[in-house]
Amino acid sequence: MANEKEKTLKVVGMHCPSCVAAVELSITDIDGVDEAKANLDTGDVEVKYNADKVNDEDLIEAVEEAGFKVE
Ligand SMILES: [Cu+2]
Repeated sequence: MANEKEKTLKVVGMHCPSCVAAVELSITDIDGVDEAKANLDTGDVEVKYNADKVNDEDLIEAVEEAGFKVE
């Protein structure tokens, strides 16, 4: 059984729908992430992932690779 988890990241610096898309794509690109849904207004990014494969550091790295920061 997969160790499914849900987490909300606070991402700083998203200004438009293409920022949102960049963050979501970068996170869903990680092996073990099922879903990433970013909210432009709040900066919240809801992530569903397999905690056996993905850790917090992976998620933060993906956000930073997209050019943004996790609060
Ligand atoms: Cu943008």
